[in-house]
Amino acid sequence: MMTSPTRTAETATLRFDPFDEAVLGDPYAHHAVLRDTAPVVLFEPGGYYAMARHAEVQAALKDWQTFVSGRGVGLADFQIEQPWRPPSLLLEADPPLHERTRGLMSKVASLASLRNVMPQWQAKADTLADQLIARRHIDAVTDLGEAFPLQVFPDLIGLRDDGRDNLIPYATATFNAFGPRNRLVEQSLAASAQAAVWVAEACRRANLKPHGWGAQVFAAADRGECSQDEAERLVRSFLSAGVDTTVNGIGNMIHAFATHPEQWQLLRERPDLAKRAFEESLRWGGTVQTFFRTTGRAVDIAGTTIPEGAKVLLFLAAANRDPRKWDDADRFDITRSASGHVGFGFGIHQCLGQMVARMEAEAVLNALIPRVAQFRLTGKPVRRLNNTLHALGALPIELIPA
Ligand code: OVM
Repeated sequence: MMTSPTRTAETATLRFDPFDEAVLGDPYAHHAVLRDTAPVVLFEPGGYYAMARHAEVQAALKDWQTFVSGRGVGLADFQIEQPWRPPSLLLEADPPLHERTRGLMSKVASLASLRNVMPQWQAKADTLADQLIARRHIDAVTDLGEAFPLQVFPDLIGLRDDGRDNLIPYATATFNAFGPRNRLVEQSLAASAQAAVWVAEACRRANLKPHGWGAQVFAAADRGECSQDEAERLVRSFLSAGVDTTVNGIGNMIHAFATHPEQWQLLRERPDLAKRAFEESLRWGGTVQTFFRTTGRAVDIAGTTIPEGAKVLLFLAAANRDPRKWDDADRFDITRSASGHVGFGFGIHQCLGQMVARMEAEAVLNALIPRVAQFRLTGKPVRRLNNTLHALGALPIELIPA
């Protein structure tokens, strides 16, 4: 599967499939090769380029004029191939369209409206933590990582109450679909056919509750900032991007603490480090591993020319552990400043919902810090393979009460 890198005159080439299931199961084992081979590599036979060093990844994310999103941020080039669903008006859009949609969505997803809900979120996290402690043996993926976001996020958007269990299968398929058409894509698209129908319905104005972020997108449409059809598709962005990301962000964070008990002990002694701890867990165990861009023009990167119309795979998670950027990059250390990590991306497309993710994680940490002395792994963590997400299928732990 993995062979040693070969160098042609101008382009370093790697001959393994980064979406192979063995690679997805242990992505961090492959990052050093990606980073060390060259600043830019060409994957054969995939036919796409890749970057994995922090400097180049960040520069590419910043240069949206060259590394465009409108041709899709998965392997499929929307200029050539039919997208599996109508493109996102945010993620898969470039300026000037992106400026308009991002502007209106940023106003909806405001820090002020999140601050309003934080006390309720904290109360819910506290109650959930009490219940989990009482059970003692839990699966941190379903019982916490999935349970908490599903208790708060759909209500934030104002989603209908029935059918919310469609959200995770839909998001799973969405994130798989950024990869090549492998078994993971075929399976999750087949498994989410009904979920896609439910999501389309759930995004309609008539099905959104009056005060949520969904309704506020339609209020922006009423002010002429977008059309009603665009509003539906923008609400779809919340549902696509807001669930499986935070589910696995919380899961990966608990996994990091379960495997680094001394870091949990440190956090209990210094709960003021909670914000830092979440950022560090994103840097160290990144939820979103990769995104593609497409070159809108030929571009020279450190002596390698990437032609126009090429797909370029950006390894966010490898950049986040690049020793050129971080001291002791593989070490999970909640005292370090992880600022500059690209776990939320960088530049004009940087995660719109990052404050949602932070507030969810903070509520969870604030609830667990006083209650849990230790997370004891009671079985092997199980990965849930996904073409984009570093996801967990199961994380069996015993919560040792404080
Ligand atoms: C969207 C979308 C979908 C998946 C991820 C994402 C990370 C956005 O539909 O806009 O951002």
